[in-house]
Amino acid sequence: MSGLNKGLRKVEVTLKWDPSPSGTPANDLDIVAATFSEGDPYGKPEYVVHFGSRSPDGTITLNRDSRTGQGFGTDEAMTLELDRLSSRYTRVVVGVVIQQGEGRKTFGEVPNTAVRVREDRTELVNDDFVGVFDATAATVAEFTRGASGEWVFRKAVRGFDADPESFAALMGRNPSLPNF
Ligand SMILES: [Ca+2]
Repeated sequence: MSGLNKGLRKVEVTLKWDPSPSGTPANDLDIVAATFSEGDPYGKPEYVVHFGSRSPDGTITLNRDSRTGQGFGTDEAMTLELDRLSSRYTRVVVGVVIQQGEGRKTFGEVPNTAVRVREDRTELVNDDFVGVFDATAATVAEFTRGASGEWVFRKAVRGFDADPESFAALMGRNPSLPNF
């Protein structure tokens, strides 16, 4: 790898949403990250990180998990130490998914949902999901390796009609293909 082109090193993803009114079921949103290898960059993830699931090498960590959105400020937070990822991983996709209970729950039904992706003070993504209001899950950001192995960022807010398990399997899908 080139020592000249540093690319992205460490990225933080934060998510917040308003809690449900009292007496109504809680809304549980989750940050999800999926890693892909060179052999299948748009296919099956090598591993997926979300609540209760850690990356095998400790490079991607969910620091905070919420099941309700209660509290001020950030409800969920994930750190991705991209510069520590093994060179065999060539693509990482980050998304947000709504846990589905009874019926179908979309971003439009969860008030004041917002996701931010930052590297230090540089904001890469700040999105309110308005563009994917009818989706139940969405990718947010994509990181791929450049020619010298450096990590390159691309904003990738795309809606999916999927529950958490199927979203994890689908979120690596090639962005140039039509949305679900
Ligand atoms: Ca959650």
